[in-house]
Amino acid sequence: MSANDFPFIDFTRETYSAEEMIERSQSFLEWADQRRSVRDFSDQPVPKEVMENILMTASTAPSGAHKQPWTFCLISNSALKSRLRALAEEEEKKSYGGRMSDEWLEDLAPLGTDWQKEFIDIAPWIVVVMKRPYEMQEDGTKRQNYYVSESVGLASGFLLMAVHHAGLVALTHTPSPMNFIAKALNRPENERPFLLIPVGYPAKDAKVPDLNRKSKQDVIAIYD
Ligand code: IYR
Repeated sequence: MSANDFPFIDFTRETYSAEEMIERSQSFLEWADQRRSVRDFSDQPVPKEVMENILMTASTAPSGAHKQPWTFCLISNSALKSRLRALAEEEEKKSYGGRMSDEWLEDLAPLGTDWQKEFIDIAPWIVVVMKRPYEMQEDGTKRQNYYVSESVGLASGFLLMAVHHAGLVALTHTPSPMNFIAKALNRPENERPFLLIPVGYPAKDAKVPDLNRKSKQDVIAIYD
């Protein structure tokens, strides 16, 4: 058992029989497999409390040295969404119009993406996930965070599953470069935009590409 100068508390949790675990893990897989990245959003409002619960779920993710090196900007203001859309489209026009390689564009073709990002206006909420490479201390010196991208990636995964659990949909959007976002949101200098994630209900006529996920054989290498 760990023994040092810092307090530790007892930890237990409910556990399951092998049969129960198989059943639970199987049904969780089937449920998780229903999640899709959706680009066609409804403008139907979603309560702020739902979004706050989703973001606090994201914030339960593990992080390097428990630094929790993230901030979630939660945006519903229409003028701000329009500004973000305009700025994102400005960059994406350049990306799709020459910055991305032919190979990249070919790989994206099945997803049906282009430079237009109307979902930023339409979705009721935009979450901008910010990573924090360091913290500013009161005396003005910097204190490092650790495994920042890994930590914020984990939190973003938790966020997407919490969205799915609430019966909503999301899109992990990566306008590139993303520096314009930190400026538009007036974020402190220790924050860098990581992902822009619209969240809401799918549009009534929403469509998603007909994609297959890799098989067990393709993604798992077993050493037993
Ligand atoms: N960032 C662009 C392009 C894009 C890149 C990848 I890799 C995707 O999986 C999807 C899109 C955009 O968001 O359109």
